[in-house]
Amino acid sequence: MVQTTVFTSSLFLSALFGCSLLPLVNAHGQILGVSANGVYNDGPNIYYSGDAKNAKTAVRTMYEASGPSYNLPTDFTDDSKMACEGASGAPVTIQVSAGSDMQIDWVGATSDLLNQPGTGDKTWPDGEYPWVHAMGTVATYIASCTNGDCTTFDASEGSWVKLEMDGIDLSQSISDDLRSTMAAKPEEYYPTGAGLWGMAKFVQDGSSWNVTVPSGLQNGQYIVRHELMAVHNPLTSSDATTGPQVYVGCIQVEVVDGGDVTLPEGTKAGSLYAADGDFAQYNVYSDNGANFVNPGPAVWDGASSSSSSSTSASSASTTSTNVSTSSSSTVYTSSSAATASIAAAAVASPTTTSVDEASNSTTSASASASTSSGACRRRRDVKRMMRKRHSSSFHETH
Ligand SMILES: *[C@@H]1O[C@H](CO)[C@@H](O)[C@H](O)[C@H]1NC(C)=O
Ligand SMILES: *[C@@H]1O[C@H](CO)[C@@H](O)[C@H](O)[C@H]1NC(C)=O
Ligand SMILES: *[C@@H]1O[C@H](CO)[C@@H](O)[C@H](O)[C@H]1NC(C)=O
Ligand SMILES: [Cu+2]
Repeated sequence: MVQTTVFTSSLFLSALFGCSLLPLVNAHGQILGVSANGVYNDGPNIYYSGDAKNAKTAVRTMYEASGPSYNLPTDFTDDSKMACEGASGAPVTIQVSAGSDMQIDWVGATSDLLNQPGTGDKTWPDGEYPWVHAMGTVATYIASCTNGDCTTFDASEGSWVKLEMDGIDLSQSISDDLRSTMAAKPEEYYPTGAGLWGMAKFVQDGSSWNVTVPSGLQNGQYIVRHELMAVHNPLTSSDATTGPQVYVGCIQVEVVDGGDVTLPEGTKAGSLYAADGDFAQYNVYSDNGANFVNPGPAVWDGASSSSSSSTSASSASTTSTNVSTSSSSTVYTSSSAATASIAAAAVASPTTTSVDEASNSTTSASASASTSSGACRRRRDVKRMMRKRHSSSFHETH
């Protein structure tokens, strides 16, 4: 009987925490809701499409509950996956005033960090949990819904302009509380010394992030693309299920009280990050945070409008480029109309901002196969790898 009991309880545990569980484990998290102009809008329930809140949400369903919950380097060149599965709009578009903050709350899919020190003072309702990863970037992009209606806009056509990216700030450190929490689960925090990842800041703030809508932005419909890129499972050449995990959330907004600034030409979602670039290959454990460079296009200053759309700019946006190197973290700051249009042109054509970042679109898809096994396989892989990498015991991975 003892044996039976043990067997039963381990079955029970594996049902609770194991890989055979529901889509919950695969999902790792999603946008919980968004506050804009004092109104809170609930994100969708990705596990039950019949939930009434799904009929009132401005947040696009990020991924099928049964599918992979995040994009890996093999997905980086996919305009649709990198933009919330492109075509499927949310039913609602919410208003936000130019110059105001939007608060974007995320929710984790598992209880690993629930009520753990360092995860913010938020009280989580039943069934909702903090975000579970603390190493990686937080970024926000915006694209115009060029058809004038975000509820039907195909986001894979979006021309994404980067509003911000928090990579690692070496002048700050993770809180002692969150470091201790992460040492237990789901993965130990690196760097071991100073270095605050945007994602750690986000977890410390209760899995919440504020982004300011540029104050001069022209009224109209836009998608705000909020992105968490977790780096805890470095790419290994032999395994296509490894690499940074890119979680993308898309919020449909109507900017009101705006100015006369139009977005510069941006970047197609599938051209933001190179599938074989420095970011895709970044190893947080060997680098210990020291040489991380924010990947992707330059941050827009929020002020320099695009000049009357030139044809070269629009064709440049469809070029797949490995921009994830060096100088892409330049911030354009313009002080005059002349430099503004130069900056706009530079943003419009990331390929030309640094010539040494040679165009290379032939990367990606080769390893498209084995994505089916999903998150659980990744969890096992990272566990195995980490055991190899560190002799110290490695606990839960995610
Ligand atoms: C976001 O802004 C709101 C409203 O000002 C504030 O209450 C909240 O603390 C901010 N959140 C973060 C993470 O800074
Ligand atoms: C960009 O592509 C070039 C040419 O293939 C390659 O040498 C370089 O390593 C790539 N860099 C990144 C960051 O992808
Ligand atoms: C792109 O990468 C492939 C494979 O690494 C390489 O053979 C090719 O020369 C690169 N192309 C450019 C334009 O850098
Ligand atoms: Cu995860």
